[in-house]
Amino acid sequence: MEDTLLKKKLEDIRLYMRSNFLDCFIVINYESSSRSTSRFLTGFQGTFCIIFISQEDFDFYTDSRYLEYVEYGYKSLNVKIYDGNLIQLLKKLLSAFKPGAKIGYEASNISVRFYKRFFEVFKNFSFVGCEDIFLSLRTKKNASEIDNIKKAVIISEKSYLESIERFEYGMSEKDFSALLEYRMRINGADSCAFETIVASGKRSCMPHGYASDKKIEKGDIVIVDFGACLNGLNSDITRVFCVNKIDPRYKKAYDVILSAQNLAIEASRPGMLSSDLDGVARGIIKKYGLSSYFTHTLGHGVGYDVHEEPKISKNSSYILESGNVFTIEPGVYFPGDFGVRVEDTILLTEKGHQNFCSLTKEIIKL
Ligand SMILES: [Mn+2]
Repeated sequence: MEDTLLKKKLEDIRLYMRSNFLDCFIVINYESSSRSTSRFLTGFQGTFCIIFISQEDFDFYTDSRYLEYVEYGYKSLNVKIYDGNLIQLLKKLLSAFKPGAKIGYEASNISVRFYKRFFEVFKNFSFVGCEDIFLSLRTKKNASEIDNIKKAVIISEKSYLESIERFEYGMSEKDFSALLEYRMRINGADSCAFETIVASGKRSCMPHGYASDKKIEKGDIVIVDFGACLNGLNSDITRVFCVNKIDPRYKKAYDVILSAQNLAIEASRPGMLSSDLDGVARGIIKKYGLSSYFTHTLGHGVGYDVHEEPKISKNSSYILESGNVFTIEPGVYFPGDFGVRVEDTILLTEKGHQNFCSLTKEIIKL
């Protein structure tokens, strides 16, 4: 990561710290607990690091497993090696502060056990959970983040096309997910963004189904929800295909959510309330009498985490701004029968939006 990018992020974080009266902020990436935060701040991809930020200092610690790795890629971070004693390290980092000092941390990334073991022993300080410290920094993507998400979308779309070309009757959901995940890796993904969802036949009525041993059969509708991760940034796409024939009932439901999705994408622009955008899609689905089957939010931010802010939800008061990257993914699910969903990852621009996805949204028949 370029020093200037880190510098800019640190400026914003320090400003937040001043306005929230925090004396310092500590990122604890312990067995991946804050992996996406450390990626976002420094580009470091490892599963362990401690990042300390005060008005004057920035310290980055990792353990000896990453010694060679940081030597090559992260010299500018001036990395220090952690010797395995976290209490001692925290003692050292906090020694400059007076009793009553406020120490910021990400409460959602720390277990109760961790808190008791490592934070509660410092009775003189008050530990303050600051979940929103990175909110505006992470929701407004910079050029290199946008570029990586775009590339992750290209990798996933290419891989999806290659996988449906290689689809064979008799494959199980797991077979197809393995094929797609393999293609994503071959095409340059660092990893999959998440466990690929392949839900066929009746299983498609599970909005977050998983790939099972079920064979994909003739007549089935198949929901495939997939994404690639590149340099820590993710893509998220959903497409459906049918095997051998397209049941008119599937097509009918799909056409409703597709028009809801297209209209919501069309409407997406900065300055809009997130809940209003959700309402655009929900309104169409309601018009067709299917609103009780659209059981989840319209979308979510995508970045260093697959699910992050801003949520595109009827309960969200977030005002969308350019640089936001999020999904638009309406779906309807009929219990015990079938489900359909379509999902694109889009970027808000100054003037409106840009859809990163170009994969056809027609139901493909295989
Ligand atoms: Mn999604």
